[in-house]
Amino acid sequence: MMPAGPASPLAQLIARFGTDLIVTERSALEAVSIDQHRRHRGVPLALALPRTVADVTSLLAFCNAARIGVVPQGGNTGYCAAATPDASGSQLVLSLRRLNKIRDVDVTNGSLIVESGCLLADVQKSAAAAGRFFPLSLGSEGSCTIGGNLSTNAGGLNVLRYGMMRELTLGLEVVLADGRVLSTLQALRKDNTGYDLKQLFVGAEGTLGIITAAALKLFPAPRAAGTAFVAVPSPAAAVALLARLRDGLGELINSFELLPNVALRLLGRHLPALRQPLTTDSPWFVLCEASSADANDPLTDKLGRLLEAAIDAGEVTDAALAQNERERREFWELRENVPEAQRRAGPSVKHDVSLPIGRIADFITEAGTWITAHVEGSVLVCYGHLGDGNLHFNISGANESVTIDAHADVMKRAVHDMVAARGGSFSAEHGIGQTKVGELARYASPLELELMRNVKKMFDPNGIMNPGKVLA
Ligand code: 2HG
Ligand code: ZN
Repeated sequence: MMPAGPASPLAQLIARFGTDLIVTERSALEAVSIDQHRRHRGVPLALALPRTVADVTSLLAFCNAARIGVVPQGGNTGYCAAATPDASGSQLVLSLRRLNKIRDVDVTNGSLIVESGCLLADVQKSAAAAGRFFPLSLGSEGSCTIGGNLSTNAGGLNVLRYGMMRELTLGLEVVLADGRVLSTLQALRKDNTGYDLKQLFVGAEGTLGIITAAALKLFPAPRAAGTAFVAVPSPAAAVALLARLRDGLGELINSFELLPNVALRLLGRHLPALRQPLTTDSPWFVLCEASSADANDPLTDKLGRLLEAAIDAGEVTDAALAQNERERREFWELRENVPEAQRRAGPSVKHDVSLPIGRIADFITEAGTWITAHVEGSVLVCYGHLGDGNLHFNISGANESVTIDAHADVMKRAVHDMVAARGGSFSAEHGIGQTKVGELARYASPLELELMRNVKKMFDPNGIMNPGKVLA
């Protein structure tokens, strides 16, 4: 009788972990096989749904020994297909959606400990229930998970004041590729004991280990806000206004977002139910906000006075101040829906760039002129977190007959070269994933790449952690 051949990796996984943890149903796999922009489709071996950190440990130890690639996936809302498996059918997608406990809320220490599968919105709610504030805020907060936010070092709408996910992290619990657990969940604000290992995992997009829990910072709850929707004549005027508001309001400014006229027109056309606060025909707009823990802080008045001075200085042509929480929400809904309005307008080519703030205005002029001259039928929708020097320099087609994707490579090269020439970054907040691996190889220095490869080799010598992402 012939000896039985070795069982397939999938059969071994099921034999070891059972079908509760290793899911193979078509419908479950379909949802995790494709990225949110529906541009990258993979074929997963199976979907792993661990229930405990010990499950993650055993799964990784097993996959490391069997050389099975593991692709961690949070809410699958990322922009660079970092959580999508390749087409080989050999990679295991691992979701921590069952690890979704809030382990601790410590108001005295100003911290909370949460598991990676928690939705960002639930972390915000836990902070609010304790009378505190967790400031990470993104359009996808109802579906993205904190593990994904950590792994991509998410940014969003409040970075100007509170920083990106990196700055909000006090400690992590991480399962390494070989199954060992590294824990720094003590939630200390000061801890100068050697290298800050946790920071290597923030923004590593699951290529170094699996983050299972995090200790995060809490802040005083904002109880008063001043929010304005402002017409500005140019990006240079917006930059001058930013300096004026920072000077006048200091660290109370939490957001300063730039919007072009075309974004408001797209919103008007595709999401007409959203009320627009200004009817002024202006080429650019700014949505800015300051907030304070002091409920009696007259921030709307202060912001109003600063905006009057800005009108006198020619930096602002018109302004609407939110008079209540409903209006404030309306202003923010407009901003948060710009990506959706652009999506409804058809395919677009996105660039997520950052520059020193003093070079932004000149970049928008040069890159905008280049796009108009070289891509017929294109519409530039350049908006974003001006206060952080971060622009979403996105290009749509003027109508359905323009296939904007056909120009993606040539636009990407021109835009990223113009960014690099000004000392900027080709990926400000959306990461590398699989879509920008070539860009990292091109724009990072040889020394940076060598060091990153060495870090990868040290944590993941068998290359099982999210293979093909970040580094080629
Ligand atoms: C935002 O700022 C997001 O709204 C999405 O980062 C940006 O869709 C985009 O390009
Ligand atoms: Zn953004």
